[in-house]
Amino acid sequence: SSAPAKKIAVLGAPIEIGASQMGTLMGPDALRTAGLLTLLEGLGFAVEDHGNLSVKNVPALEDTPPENTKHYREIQRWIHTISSRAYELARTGAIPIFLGGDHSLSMGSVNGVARHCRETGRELFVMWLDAHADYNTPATTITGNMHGMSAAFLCGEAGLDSLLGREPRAPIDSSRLELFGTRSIDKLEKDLVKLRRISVVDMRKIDEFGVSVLIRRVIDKVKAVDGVLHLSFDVDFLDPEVAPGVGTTVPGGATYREAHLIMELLHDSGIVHSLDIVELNPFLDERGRTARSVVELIGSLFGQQISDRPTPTNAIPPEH
Ligand code: 5AB
Ligand code: MN
Ligand code: MN
Ligand code: MN
Repeated sequence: SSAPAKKIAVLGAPIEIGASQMGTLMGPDALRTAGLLTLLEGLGFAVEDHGNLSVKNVPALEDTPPENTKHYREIQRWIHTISSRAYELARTGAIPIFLGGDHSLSMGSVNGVARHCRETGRELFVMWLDAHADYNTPATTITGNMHGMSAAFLCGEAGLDSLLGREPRAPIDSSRLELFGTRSIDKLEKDLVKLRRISVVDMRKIDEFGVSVLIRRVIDKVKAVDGVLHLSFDVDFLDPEVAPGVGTTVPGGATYREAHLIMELLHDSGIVHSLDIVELNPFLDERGRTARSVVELIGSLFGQQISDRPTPTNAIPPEH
């Protein structure tokens, strides 16, 4: 008999108030509509869909919200709830996939996964595929939007300390954060990223050296200590031509093939144990094509080979 199928646990976190443009709450359902679950099952995984989280009945905590943090109170309810669900899902041995939702959800998903890693004694690295660094704090932000603060929170930066309520905090060392695809950082945010000596693979480096060399460097770093990798995939990492369905497009992003190659190399490495897909905004999409592209990329991350993909119907010439 064959080995039991590897498990994947899918959890939707329809949160949109971390961003200024509403609509990411439709992200989880758009990804399902684009065929995410059947694709993963087709690749041989045992997929369990845990539906979409709701914080409707989660009581609000009563600390004083920090300044410059829009919708802090409500985001706090999301973050501690997501963190505790992420911890539970990681403990089942499944690969959790968190469907956003805006990028503030990662403050919960990564914290929960990091709690689990701390218990297993394996070092957690976080790869932040994103046009942005998301390394603002309440002291540096110019917008107050909390989806721009998640990476800083996860590295233990001050200013958002009560966000998790009673949920244990498991900060990651800033030397374990890998910013990748960066092309938009605010001034004070950049100063902080430099001060912490965070590894930044910006688009200029990608142009100059190519994604393959740069991704292998990350993989080698993780493997050197037998670590595991959480991939936090902000859809605005992709070039707006490839992925128009996001609220914070920045020109000069990754091409279709660069993005697939990253996923293919990460798949082969076997180090990815958890994943966020964030910032997809179906309200801004064009006939579902961003959602579809993102699902294809997830396919590559989980073993879909380029030579196994069906020929698109629009590439079949009409019969005469
Ligand atoms: B995203 C900006 N730096 O802090 C800010 O989409 C943009 O999760 C943040 O990467 C973008 O508001 C957050 C201007
Ligand atoms: Mn694990
Ligand atoms: Mn982001
Ligand atoms: Mn972004």
